[in-house]
Amino acid sequence: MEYIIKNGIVYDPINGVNGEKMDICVKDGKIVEKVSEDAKVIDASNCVVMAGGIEIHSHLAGPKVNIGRMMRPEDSIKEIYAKKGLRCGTGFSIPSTFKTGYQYCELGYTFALEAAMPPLKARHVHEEFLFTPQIDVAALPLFGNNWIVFKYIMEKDYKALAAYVAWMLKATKGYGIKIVNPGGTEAWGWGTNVHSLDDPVPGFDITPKEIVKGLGMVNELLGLPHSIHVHPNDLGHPGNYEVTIETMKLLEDVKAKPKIGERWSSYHNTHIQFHAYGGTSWKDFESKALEIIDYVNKSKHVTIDVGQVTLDETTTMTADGPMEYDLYMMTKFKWANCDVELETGSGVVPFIYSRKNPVHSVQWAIGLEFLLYTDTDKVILTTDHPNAGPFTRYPRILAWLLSKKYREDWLYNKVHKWARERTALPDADKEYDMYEVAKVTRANQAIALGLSESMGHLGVGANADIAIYEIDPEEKDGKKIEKAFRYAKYVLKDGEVIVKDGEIVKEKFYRTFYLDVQVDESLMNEVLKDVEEMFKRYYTINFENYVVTEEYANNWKPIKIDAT
Ligand code: MFN
Ligand code: ZN
Ligand code: ZN
Repeated sequence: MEYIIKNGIVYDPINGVNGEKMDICVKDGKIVEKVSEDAKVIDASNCVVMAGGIEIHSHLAGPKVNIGRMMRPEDSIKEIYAKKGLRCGTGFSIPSTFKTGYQYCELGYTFALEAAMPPLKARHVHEEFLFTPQIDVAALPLFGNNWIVFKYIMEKDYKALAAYVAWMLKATKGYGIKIVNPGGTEAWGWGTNVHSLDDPVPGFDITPKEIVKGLGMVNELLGLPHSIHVHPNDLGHPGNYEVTIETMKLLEDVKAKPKIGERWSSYHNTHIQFHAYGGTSWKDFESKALEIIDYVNKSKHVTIDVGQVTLDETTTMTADGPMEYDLYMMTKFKWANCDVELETGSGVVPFIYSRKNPVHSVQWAIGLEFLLYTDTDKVILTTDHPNAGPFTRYPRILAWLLSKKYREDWLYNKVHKWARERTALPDADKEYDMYEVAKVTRANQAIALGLSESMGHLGVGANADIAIYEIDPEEKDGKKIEKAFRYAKYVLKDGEVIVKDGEIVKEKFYRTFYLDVQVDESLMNEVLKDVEEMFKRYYTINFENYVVTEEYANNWKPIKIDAT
């Protein structure tokens, strides 16, 4: 099938295209130079054309999402999705798998990364991916509280650690190294937490600093497409901004060495909003976003995603078990907390962010400070779905960015005065243009994830994943901006039209990306002996039953990396 998308206004930062009126040609699933006269015409006049959106951090599939779904029937009935020809789905903050796929697709997103896969429960993540249509997917296994990782770091055997990481990525079908509250989730198994980068982890002769640094070095030793993806210690606590900056500094002299792609950063700090807090309690809570932004803007190794609070009732979920316990103690809402033997843990707590609440209003403003003051090559839009709000709020966030008037209506008329008094948001003059929207919603993600050869841009040879929005690039009416980005006029995936006039016209399942990293065979054999020994001694599951097998995906997409 051939298409020509005519007369659209194109925004493609990776290729330096900034608002040019041009035609895009599509053939056999790819973007091509030109097409034949038989090509179908898509009229994109008065529309903005971008590559498909890329989600870099979302909790969309797996055990803790499912705990949230089971725990919160009240969320389930809050939003019902029932459209002709499609599967029904429910849930506002924790949508069912089909609804998740459909709604990313309606937004013009064509790829999503599940941010926290417990290795032992990787099957559950992949099973839910099997029923998540419309988008390519991938998942990051958790490494920051894993006993085998600890063992090799304590022995300073980084080659063995690299081999173990390579094996785990293939065994769990994972896409990179996720670290959540390094050492802290393991400490929580003993009813405690770690509080600084130098705090020893109970039962191990190891510190959070060594965990982050060790995994960061190994990431580049292997040459993985994405950097380490880090949720640092002390999330959500007043005064945490210092440990956030200290953790970034640990990777200052580790150079990005991806074997594929164009990534330049060696450190990705996720949901930075939750890590940018000043004060000593909620009473003297204030933003320290500018301190972090100052460091990020002058550094050459850091990318961040935001975790923008949308001021909704939502469901929080994280591998940071002790943090969720604190949240439960504060709210006294229902809660869940789990241990995943040898590897990680998790907690789930509902949370109601309120516009009237002083603290939540400051959290809202901090996210926008990051989006408005950080170098737009280094910042990525997320809501840490569903932790700071559901991903379906992206269009509203874009409206806050594109229209100062709309943002200030919220800042001065809708939220609590602490947002004006305790953050620098009132001084933010900036308004995004569509070029910057394209950076923070697709281009930056593609580069950070090492996928920019095929995704996140509209150059010849890229996958024909394309979103077309019916909007004037100069539009300042917040409501109109929100509507235009909520339902794309067209979405093409692999060169096929799957959304037309905001409606899904084709349901299809796509790829699950994972890394197939080759390391020296004799080294791998040595490491597997250790791993088998660990399984015998500590795991309740047999080594033979650990690996995620072929039947767990619709369409595996291994990315081969030679790290021998
Ligand atoms: C990430 O996983 C991830 O993380 C993330 O909600 C998450 O309102 C999970 O109850 C949070 N607020 C206060 O205590 C504020 C102080 C209070 C007071 O006691 O004095 N002050 C006021 O109320 C102001 C009153 C005056 C005024 O100005 O109006 C608490 C409360 C809170 C705070 C609660 N904190 C938690 C935030 C952290 C982490 C959420 C989610 C988090 C989820 N990962 O006339 C006048 O002007 C009167 C003035 C008022 C007065 O003085 O009375 C995963 O992967
Ligand atoms: Zn996190
Ligand atoms: Zn998260």
